[in-house]
Amino acid sequence: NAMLSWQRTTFHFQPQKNWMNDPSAPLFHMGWYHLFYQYNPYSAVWGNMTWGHAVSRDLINWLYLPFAMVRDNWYDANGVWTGSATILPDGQIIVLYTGVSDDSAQVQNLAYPANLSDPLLLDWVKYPNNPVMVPPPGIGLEYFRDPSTAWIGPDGKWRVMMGSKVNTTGIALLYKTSNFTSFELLDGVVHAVRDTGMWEFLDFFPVSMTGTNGLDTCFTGPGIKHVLKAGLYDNLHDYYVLGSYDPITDKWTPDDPDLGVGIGLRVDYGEYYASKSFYDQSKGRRILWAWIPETDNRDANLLKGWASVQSIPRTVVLDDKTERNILQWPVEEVESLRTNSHEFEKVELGPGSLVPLDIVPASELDITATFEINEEALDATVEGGVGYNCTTSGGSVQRGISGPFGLIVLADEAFSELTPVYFYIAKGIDRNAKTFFCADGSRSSLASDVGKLVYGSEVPVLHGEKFSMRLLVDRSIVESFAQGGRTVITSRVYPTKAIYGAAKVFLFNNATGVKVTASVKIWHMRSADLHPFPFDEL
Ligand code: DQQ
Repeated sequence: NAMLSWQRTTFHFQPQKNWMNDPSAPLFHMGWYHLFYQYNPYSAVWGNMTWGHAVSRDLINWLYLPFAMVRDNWYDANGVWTGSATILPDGQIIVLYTGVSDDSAQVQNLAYPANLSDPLLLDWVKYPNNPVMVPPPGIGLEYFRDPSTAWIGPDGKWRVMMGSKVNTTGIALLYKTSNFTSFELLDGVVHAVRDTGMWEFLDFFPVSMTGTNGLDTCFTGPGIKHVLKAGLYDNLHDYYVLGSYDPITDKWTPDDPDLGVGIGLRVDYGEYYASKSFYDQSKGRRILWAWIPETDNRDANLLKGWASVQSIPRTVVLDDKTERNILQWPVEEVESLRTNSHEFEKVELGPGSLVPLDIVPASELDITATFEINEEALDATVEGGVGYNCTTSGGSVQRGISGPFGLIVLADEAFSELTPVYFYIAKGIDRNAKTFFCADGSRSSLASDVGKLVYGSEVPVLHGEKFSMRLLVDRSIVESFAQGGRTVITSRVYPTKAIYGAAKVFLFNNATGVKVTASVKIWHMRSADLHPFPFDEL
């Protein structure tokens, strides 16, 4: 079926077949990036969790390796679940992962490579005395999972963070260890937010306030903030908070006392879950991966024989202009897939205009676009003080004085399918102009049983900045980055007509009161190489 095979992406990582979810333990070792992932060896639905394994020289082209870990002990008989890697100062690689035991308790296990001098880390050893952590008193046996990467404190002991919940309050617990085999739970919680439910795959890392480099998870000193990030099991979204961490007392204080995990910023406002970061010591950067879930149904996945892809890895830094959010940006290596390009300079878009960009094919693209509007028009924007919300709006057909304007991708000639990604400027309740960045999936597919939400949120646009966006379009995925990555939206779409050569790109300005000038550069993208194992030439 051409429609179903169309949905397979061309430059995102995905297994040859079956179900995949969370990335785990990403790490760089002897010239290779390693990605482990939650995988069902038998089917395109979740189950039988096993650690799939793939390696890459450049985070873009991959070799599939044999499974790293399977369910073969009482302490992981019901699943080898998500975990993280820590590289010790002597080069030893430590993995902590959640095992679901034969009686369904979530316990934490230790594993390590059998042979550190193997660049591919093909063989993994599970510590014979696993588990190394079990749910502590007061914590439900099914609410204790996904150990973080560890960092070392001034007392020489390692810290590991665990996600859980008490009643409906999401919590972060901190453990100390000197050997990764016995762990001590610290008193109290690092962070807790009411009514956010179970917190999964906690990720805790420093970001620099003075440079664009990434920082090792163990880094301490002045000029840094910490990011605490978690996924909410109740709504399948990843949230983060910026704050400061005191390595001596292990206290973490959010910058804004009113913000917390689950009630503040989201990592991505689309379909993007179980994100996990790691420090790439080869290029001095922090990289974030995540699972892009399907929004179609189980039967469709069984029919097509696979489910889910991984996001293009992103670098993560603190936004030095706002200091209130992170910036996420596709790793530079993705640009190696760019082939020929097209430029459209200063395209004038009057209110209500639609301009086709003559790009064929337009199904695998990297797009950068900037938009300028005249400031007077912006000042005149009045929206009755009610504010705006991408997700509850009418999408790109809802017209305001100064929005929406942006790009339309994965559209067919007849506009029976289209995915607009756009800015919308509106006055907030406080009567200040706010900019929103949205992706409208409501008309993305003629299929009836797929997700069709309007995604998005506010994006800070500072004085003197143009409106800018970058889109990675890969057949059934659109990853959209606004203002250098302040607000990001991953759209999972299922076009049935806007496929292969029929997919088109447009500029549009559906605002009623502003003229927009757009400049766009579009590159065609080559497919990434995904090689099966075994392979001869390395
Ligand atoms: N997926 C894993 C869990 C994790 C969840 C199981 C998040 O370890 O909490 O497949 O998607």
